[in-house]
Amino acid sequence: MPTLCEKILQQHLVENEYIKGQSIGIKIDQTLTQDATGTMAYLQLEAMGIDKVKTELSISYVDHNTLQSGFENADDHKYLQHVANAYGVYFSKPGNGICHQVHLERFAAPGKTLLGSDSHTPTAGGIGSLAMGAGGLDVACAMAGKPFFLIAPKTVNIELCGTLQKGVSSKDIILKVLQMLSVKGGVGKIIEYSGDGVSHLSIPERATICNMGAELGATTSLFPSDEKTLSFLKQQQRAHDYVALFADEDAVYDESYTIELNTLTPMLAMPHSPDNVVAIDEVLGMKVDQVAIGSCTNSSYDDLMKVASILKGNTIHPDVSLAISCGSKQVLQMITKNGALSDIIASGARILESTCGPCIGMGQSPISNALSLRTFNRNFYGRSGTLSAQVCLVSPEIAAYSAIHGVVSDPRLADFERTKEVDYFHIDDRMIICPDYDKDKEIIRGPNIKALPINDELDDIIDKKVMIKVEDNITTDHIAPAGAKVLPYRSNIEKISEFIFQNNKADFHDVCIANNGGYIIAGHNYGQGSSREHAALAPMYLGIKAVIAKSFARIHKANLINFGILPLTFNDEADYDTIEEMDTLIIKDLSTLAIGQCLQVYNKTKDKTYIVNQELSTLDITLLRAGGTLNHIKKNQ
Ligand code: MIC
Ligand code: SF4
Repeated sequence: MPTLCEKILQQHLVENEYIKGQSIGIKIDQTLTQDATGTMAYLQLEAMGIDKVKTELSISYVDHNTLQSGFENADDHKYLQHVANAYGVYFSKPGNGICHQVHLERFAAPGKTLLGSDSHTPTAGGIGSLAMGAGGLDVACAMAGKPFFLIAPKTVNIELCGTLQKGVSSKDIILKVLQMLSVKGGVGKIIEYSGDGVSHLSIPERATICNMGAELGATTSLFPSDEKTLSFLKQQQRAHDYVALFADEDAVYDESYTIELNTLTPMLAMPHSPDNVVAIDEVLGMKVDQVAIGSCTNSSYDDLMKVASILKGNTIHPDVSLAISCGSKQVLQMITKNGALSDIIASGARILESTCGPCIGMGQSPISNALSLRTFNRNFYGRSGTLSAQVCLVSPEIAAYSAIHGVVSDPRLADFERTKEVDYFHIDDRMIICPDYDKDKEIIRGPNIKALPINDELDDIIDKKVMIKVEDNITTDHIAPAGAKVLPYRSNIEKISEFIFQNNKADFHDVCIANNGGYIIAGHNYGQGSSREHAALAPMYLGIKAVIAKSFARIHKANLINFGILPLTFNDEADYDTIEEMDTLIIKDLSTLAIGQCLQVYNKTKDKTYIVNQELSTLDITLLRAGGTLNHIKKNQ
């Protein structure tokens, strides 16, 4: 009866009974971190006072902040390398590739649980690993051997039937799913893929689909582990990691959908949301200014080979800037050796290093009012670094073909070869440093690495003003923007707090300081997008005590709890309309907060009382009382 994810979750269950909708604690086999969230995670790990990590494998990647425009990023990288060595964590050097792509190639394994401090960790679901994104603190706890708690999710089955037409790719499958389910459609759910169509998809193609499952808000996405999985592992010389894994024939799902692959057409996610999906026919001929190919969504060997084949013998349109980054050193070396890179360079593409790059706004911001086609997974407002730009998410085929023509063009008309299977990928792990656990070696901390701010214990009463009121689907990019100006401060909360909500309310920081913090009022799906805990940690630093929203995104809600900020939801959504910024709200009796209990919020300014709900477990309440997870751990050491 169990579905695929239920099998893996139950095998890893270490706390509580497995009941759908209730909190369960599971053992984590592998963890990954990346530099933008990693410095915080390792500072937190150090604060836990353990000797070395307790997982089967933990690895620290450097792929986000590689633009060393000052000492800050370089200092972070050194700190990460030293702390990894001291605690038994593998270290993937900058330039070795994007965490999710490298992990898929070299470490991810079917049936294993993986927790990563990045929301696209589910990419490894393509190989049958139950892989989830979480805040850095949760990942640090997993490294320390503690269980990871999640709500036993609802399950969704998406049956894929038939094969894709040439020019239509797995990116179009996930864009179709986003169109069907929306950016909120996966919250509290795990998406499983099945059907005869699965056997036609390679592991990197499956990984593209699981990668963008993050944009559905899903806990994770998962493919079975089959013959294709085995042949990918053989190509990576890791056949020993193979286990066959399928859902039971009579598995019962909460929701089921079918997609006929041969009916799919190339698609685009239009600005500024990954679920704003249209068929290519609706936008054919629109003038394109920039094309960017890469990111953890579409930077595999197969993706790059398709791109090279489309570009071969052609010239990029004079009005288009095409930037390309391979997902890993492995991909870059392979396309270098077989000559495909030369075809790409000859066409006039700009070659970037194998990192996240433009996806996280680290360079390549498009021109004002640009139309930028990107093979990435997020087109949130402002993420590209150019506020007036229109960013569309597309397949590598649309990207490459449109770059030649200078307008949105249908890749079904392109003349290109399907990628030939290779016997073996190029294996060279020399940029992955094995730890030697030497505790005596000094861990160097540059001046940008500041001590972690710690919250106070929860007060019985919160009597404070509303600092900001925001609408539905506020992303972590709205709360804690990324980009080249901000990312260097990921290990400096005082500094990064100056940027919080800068594109929504430029004086948010100053208003919080003047009022000693207060509340955030929000619509649905508050905190969707990335796992960056800075979107909770910096508001905590600014004195935010509670967020009252219509609903929350999973990872962000967990991050709020980890840093001692109360996540509350309106009982009556209409109450949202009556609250204004700078209203004074009073919540009492928090010291007796109990599981399932509603709370009263008195709006002193409007003389109105609202009921708010809290969906918190007993552990969540304990953590909140202590002022966050780190305080709780320290208290109990
Ligand atoms: C992103 O895509 O937004 C990031 C950057 O990878 C984040 C993590 C971060 O903010 O550092 C994510 O997706 O979790
Ligand atoms: Fe990096 Fe972009 Fe992937 Fe985030 S979504 S991990 S920034 S490539």
